[in-house]
Order: sequence, then C-alpha cells, then structure tokens
Amino acid sequence: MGVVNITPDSFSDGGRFLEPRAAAAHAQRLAEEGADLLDLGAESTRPGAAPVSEAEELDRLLPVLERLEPLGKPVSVDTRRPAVMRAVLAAGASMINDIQALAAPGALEAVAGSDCAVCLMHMKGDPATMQQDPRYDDVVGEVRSFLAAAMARAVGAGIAAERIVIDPGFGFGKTAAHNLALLRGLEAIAALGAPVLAGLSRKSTVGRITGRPVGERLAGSLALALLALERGARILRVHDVKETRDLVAVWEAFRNES
Ligand code: HH2
Repeated sequence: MGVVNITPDSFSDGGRFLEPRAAAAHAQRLAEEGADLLDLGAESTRPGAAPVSEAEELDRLLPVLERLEPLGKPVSVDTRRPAVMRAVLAAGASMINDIQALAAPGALEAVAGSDCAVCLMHMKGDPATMQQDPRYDDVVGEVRSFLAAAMARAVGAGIAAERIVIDPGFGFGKTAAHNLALLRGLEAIAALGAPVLAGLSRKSTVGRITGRPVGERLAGSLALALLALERGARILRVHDVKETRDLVAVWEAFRNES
C-alpha cells in the first residue's frame, strides 16, 4: 500500500503533494513502482496534528481520486468521517482506512452500505493527545481484544468478514517499546483471521532506534517491514514502494525455496 498524503502537514512529506496534480503524479509513480493499493489521506494524523474540516477533506480528496481512475489500481481513503466515506466510495474508492475503526456515528452504516474493503485500526486516545504517556498492562492483549471487538461490531452491522483488514496502529497512542512489543506479538493479532496491515514506514520508532530524522529512515523502515511480514502482516503501508517491493521479492523468494 503506497501512501499519498494530500496534506500540508504530514510528518514525513507534508506539503509536497497538496496540489491534485502533484498528488496524482506521486500516486502514479507509486503504482509504477509496484504498489498494489494506494492510500489517499487528506488529514494528517501525526501526534498533535490539527483537524481539517469535512469540506476541506473532500476538496483535497475528490480531484485526486478522479485523476487516479485511469491507473486501474484500487484506492483506499484514510478518513474518519462517514460523509467523506460515502462521497469517496461514490467516486470510486475501493477501501476505507479508518484509524478509529468505524467509531464515528454513522461510519459502520456508510461502509456497510457499499461493498468496499475496510481497515479497522487500533488507536489509544486521539491524535491530539495520544502520545502523552500512553500506558498498557498488556499491549498485545489489549490491542487484540479491541480489534476482535471492532471486527465483531463491523460484522454485526452487515460488513462481511472477508471485507475486513485489521491494523494494530503502530505509533497511535504507543511508545517505541509498545510498538516493538506489538511487532513481536503480531502473530497473535494475525490469528484473529483477518489480513493484517502494518504501517511502520518512517515512524518515530525508527527514529528512536536509529537516531535518524524522518528523511533518513528507509533502512530502519525496511527492517521493521520484514519483521512484520515474518509475523503475518499481509499489507505494508509504506512511503517507499520501490524499495519495499524489492524487500517483498526477496522474502517471497526465500519462502518459496525453504
Ligand atoms: N499511519 C498513518 C496514517 N494512517 N492508517 C493505517 N491503517 N495504519 C497506519 O499505521 C497509519 C494510517 C500515519 O502516517 P502518514 O500518513 O504518513 O502521516 P500523517 O498521519 O502525518 O499524514
């Protein structure tokens, strides 16, 4: 999954793709580099980010979605708002990626009323405050229970289990130690039965471990991506598609031989 941030303030590439043409060109490049899926986001969810209005979110998303149609790649939209979900699904999006796991009133219905895929992600707190001293007794157990409940809620609302992807939400109300514990325990989350999406690309845990600024976290991100694949992740949400493709090719060749 290649990340296309149509925002002025995303943590790694904010402002680079705010113009629809620039965002669409970036998406095309990621598709050419081998992305199977493109994830469009118009609201930064980095810790402390300011929310955008619904109208602004749609103004950013719709012109890009329209330009992506000729690429023929499935497009996911990273949004928490039911009205935005409905509008982008009507405009051709194939997946809703919700960092709140469809918690907003009306979000379950917006997704249930279509045949799109959906990513249910765990987050503790909300983006404004989530990195202020997050605590868990058992991070893997708590995230797993949350995702199991979110899946049951979605299925109960009429969303078929085959449409659901789950994500432990690396960096969303988690310290570096929590993120590493979740990665070690990813198999327990994969055992819930839905494909697992892992978003570790360029995140602050990589910075914490390597001491690198956001523009120099590729090697660290690839290492985390491989660890996630080994533990059952099936979708990698990344900024660097070309390099991640090579990583996946090597991992697949290794698996097929062994
Ligand atoms: N991470 C980010 C945004 N959306 N969605 C899922 N499912 N999983 C993630 O790990 C995830 C996500 C944060 O990364 P990015 O989009 O690059 O930055 P920002 O939120 O600042 O736009």
